[in-house]
Amino acid sequence: MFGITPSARLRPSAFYEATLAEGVVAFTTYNNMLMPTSFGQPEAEYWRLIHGVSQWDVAVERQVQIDGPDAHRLVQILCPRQLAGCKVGQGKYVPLCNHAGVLINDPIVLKLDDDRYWLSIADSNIWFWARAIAAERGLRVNVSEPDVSPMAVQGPKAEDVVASIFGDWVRALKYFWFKRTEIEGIPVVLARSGWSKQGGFEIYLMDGAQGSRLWNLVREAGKPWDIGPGNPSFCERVESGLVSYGGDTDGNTNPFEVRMGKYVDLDVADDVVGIQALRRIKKEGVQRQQLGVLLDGDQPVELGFHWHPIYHQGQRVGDLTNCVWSWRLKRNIGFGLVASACAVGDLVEVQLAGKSVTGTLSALPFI
Ligand code: THG
Repeated sequence: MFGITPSARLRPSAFYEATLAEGVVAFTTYNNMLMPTSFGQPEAEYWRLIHGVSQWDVAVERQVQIDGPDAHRLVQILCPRQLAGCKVGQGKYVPLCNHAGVLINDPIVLKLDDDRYWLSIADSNIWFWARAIAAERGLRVNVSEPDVSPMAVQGPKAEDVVASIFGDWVRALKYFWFKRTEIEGIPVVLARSGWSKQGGFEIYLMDGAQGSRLWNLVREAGKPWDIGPGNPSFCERVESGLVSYGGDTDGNTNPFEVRMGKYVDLDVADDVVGIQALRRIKKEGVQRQQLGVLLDGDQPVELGFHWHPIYHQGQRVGDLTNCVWSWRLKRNIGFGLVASACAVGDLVEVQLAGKSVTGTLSALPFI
């Protein structure tokens, strides 16, 4: 379609050269970086994730490191989820909110030491946020970005590939737990995590100069399982009900609206940013909810840049926030951010670029 003009504002990933060598054909921007979104064979890349193993450059999931004597205090003040029980070596998924209870990011919080954490962030600037809150509360912390670049290995064969590299101990690693280790002298953090529901690991490279070496090492180790390049799969994540911060949320979305209420602990201390607003929202009632939308028709439609209005019995009830052709369900599916009065089974109409498509509200995840 068009090219990308290089700029010092757009940071290439540590795996940039490696993904070029793999034949990347499209990127998106995320956290002021470029993330591969296609290697030219979308359906083959999808089935590789579902049945095999796929290797992803997800270095755009940048780390906000918080360390120092008040590191734990600051991280808890930023997170409306109870972190008191979080152990060194454990990760937690957290909906970060502003003072109004609006979702501003959904990082994985990794506890590296009693006084050192990483927030592995989605697409919004949390360095500014963490520094501002730390300064306002007078906390003794450093907020920085370490030299860390995550690579994901996802799919049902990912465990075999990762075990062949690191050893069988990885099979016992629990979800979101991680361990510092190394491979041929390259320092990494190995975590069981990743933005798919097909299982897998993330290898957080801790030396950006070793990106191509690490990529090729995993590529070689994966050959017996037919590993290949991929990226966070739009189709699989919609089928699996994974939320994309900024894609499925707007400047007014709270965690309860997008099925993240289970990651909010309303009884954290009163000084946690946003907790008072979240308690009030919960008490007064949540206005919107996220449901699936099964669209009628057998031709792929995709939304592109916009949300699309959803109507029920002639009334506007919300928006379709994503839409994709599901290769497993063989129809178009998406997420609706719709009024709380809507229910699974409701018939809806979606206004797609001038034409109206009928559909049905459904539960999430689809699969
Ligand atoms: N990897 C890393 N950092 C990230 C992401 C990632 N930061 C931003 C973004 N992705 C965070 N988003 C998610 C969203 C969901 C999950 C992981 C990252 C996830 N959720 C499971 C679920 O919803 O079923 C389990 C969550 C739980 O129950 O605790 O895995 O991909 N490094």
